[in-house]
Amino acid sequence: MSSTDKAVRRAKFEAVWKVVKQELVDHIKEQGMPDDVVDWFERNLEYNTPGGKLNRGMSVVDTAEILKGRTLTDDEYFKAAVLGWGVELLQAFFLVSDDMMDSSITRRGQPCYYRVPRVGSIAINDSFMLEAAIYFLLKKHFRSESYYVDLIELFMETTLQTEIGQLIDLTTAPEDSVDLNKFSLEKHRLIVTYKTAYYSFYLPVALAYWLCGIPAEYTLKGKTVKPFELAKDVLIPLGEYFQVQDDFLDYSGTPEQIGKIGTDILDNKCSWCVNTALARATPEQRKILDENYGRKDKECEARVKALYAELDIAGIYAEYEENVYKKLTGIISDVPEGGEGTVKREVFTSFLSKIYKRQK
Ligand code: DMA
Ligand code: MG
Ligand code: MG
Ligand code: MG
Repeated sequence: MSSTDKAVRRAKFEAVWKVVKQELVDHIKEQGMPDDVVDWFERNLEYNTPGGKLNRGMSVVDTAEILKGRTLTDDEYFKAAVLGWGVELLQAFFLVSDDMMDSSITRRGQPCYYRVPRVGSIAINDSFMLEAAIYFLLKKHFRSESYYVDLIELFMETTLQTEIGQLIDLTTAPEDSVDLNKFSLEKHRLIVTYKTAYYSFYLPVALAYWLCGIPAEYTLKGKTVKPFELAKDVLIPLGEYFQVQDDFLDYSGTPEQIGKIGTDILDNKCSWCVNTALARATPEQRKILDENYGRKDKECEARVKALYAELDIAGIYAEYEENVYKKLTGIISDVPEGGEGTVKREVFTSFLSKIYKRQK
């Protein structure tokens, strides 16, 4: 896709944000809330929801289009985009709270929301309001659809999965006691599957399935296909790859490039980088990690980064990326394809091509 095509698609998706944001703001206004409260809510929505890459939200639209095999009607587009903005609101809710819990400084090239003057811990309530906005929009636009309850369940179940992931992420990274023996690549996989893969990859596709009336199961060449299970089989490993990229960029990316300042080393996180370093460290190098990882100290962080360079984490990452790309291409090529109303491989290849070798 050319960069102008991309910009046009993004602008079309953003136009729907204007509509749904106004619906949310009007809803607060209609209850007779004071102007400053209405303005606060609007700023919360605007500061935290639309400023990212919008990959997750736009994936709902893209997937629906691939499943239908044609351009969506205006009504279909609008509905897909509302669900897409639901995913972006969920992401906003997670990021506002994640940045507080991770003591992060910047996000999307601006101060993390809780660090904005006069926001502080009001960000906790504001994150809840971003979550509540999802269910307001679902009711407003999907109340009369047969799959309304399925959409609600899907958002709620995915939210719980993500929160479980955040819990393991946080309890594996205590602030006051560094114990690298607690880390492993298996632990990492568990964390990232729950904190990232379900909401970032499975959720957008499952939403598009409901919207397009993909059945719970169908028969293809004498075999039973379960599209939602199939989607998980592909998208959970894809989501794992995405979070490995996030972990690597936390270490290697510049703030200008990734829009945020990495905190994983300071925060004692069970990141892909530290696990990879642990697997290859000599006893001397291991000592450096034990003494400097998770120390909330810039010089300790610099020593860990120097060790990562010495161990060529960047080279190992490049190798990992080539291998995982091949593996995922293989998994996708095994997806059985049928005619209308069935799953298509392109749903998954489009995700893979969006994230392969990403730099932000
Ligand atoms: C991301 O974890 C997971 C959620 C649910 C936001 P992270 O803390 O690595 O994300 P980031 O690097 O964007 O702060
Ligand atoms: Mg974080
Ligand atoms: Mg986090
Ligand atoms: Mg990260």
